[in-house]
Amino acid sequence: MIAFTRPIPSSFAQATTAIAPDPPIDVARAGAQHAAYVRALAGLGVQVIQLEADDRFPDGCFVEDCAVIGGGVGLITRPGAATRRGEVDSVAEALAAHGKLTALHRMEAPATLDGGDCLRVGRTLYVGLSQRTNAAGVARAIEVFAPHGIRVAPVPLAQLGVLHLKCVCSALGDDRVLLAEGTIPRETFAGLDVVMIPNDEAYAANCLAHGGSALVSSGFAATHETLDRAGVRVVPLETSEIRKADGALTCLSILV
Ligand code: CIR
Repeated sequence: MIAFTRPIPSSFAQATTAIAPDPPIDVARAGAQHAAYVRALAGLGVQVIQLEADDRFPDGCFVEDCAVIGGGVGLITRPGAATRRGEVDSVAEALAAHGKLTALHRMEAPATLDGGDCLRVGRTLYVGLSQRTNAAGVARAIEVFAPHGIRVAPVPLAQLGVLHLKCVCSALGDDRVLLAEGTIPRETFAGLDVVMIPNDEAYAANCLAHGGSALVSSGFAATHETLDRAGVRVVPLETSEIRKADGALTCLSILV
């Protein structure tokens, strides 16, 4: 497994946020949290490839939004936030340079899609229809992934008021998901083992699992206990500054 990541830019305090953080983002602390994340990924046996930091894009560390991977191919997205569209070219270059994917596809206007809305579990790609991802984006995902045996399942998010699908759930392997209660219906994941966590810990539903362990935001005791009982080894990570920019753990990498 390879994780593509990009360091926190010095412009990170200007990241796009639904509500201006108070206190503001501490950029140095964010950098330290990102560095700890990279170390933790390496600790899980993941090879990390760091892209160049790019201060022109305050949200550029959230590389997940720029590409979706499945069935051996990649889809370079057209992010829903116009300010983020320039982030994708360097991500496409890095993925192409590495040569692990058999094809790298693009997406044209009016389609928009953020990788944070895409949750792949086994051969299914759940795609949240959000303020960032539209129906044309989902249609493009079907066009790209269906020929590779990946079923695309759209998940409406309009009622929920969350940024992305993976604000409330994440994969715990090829047949298991972690889901926050009172968010999207459990039946969305019919046929999968669904591990539920309390709604007041919904932020921790975004974890990064690999090989029986999971990177999980620190300070969410009920989630840590639940994962522990489910046989997942919890690696807690501080995410306070990442969270202030409306980001979480999966957002910081593209897994190939
Ligand atoms: C944004 O609003 O686009 C960024 N500030 C946060 C993106 C988080 N990405 C993700 O959840 N995949």
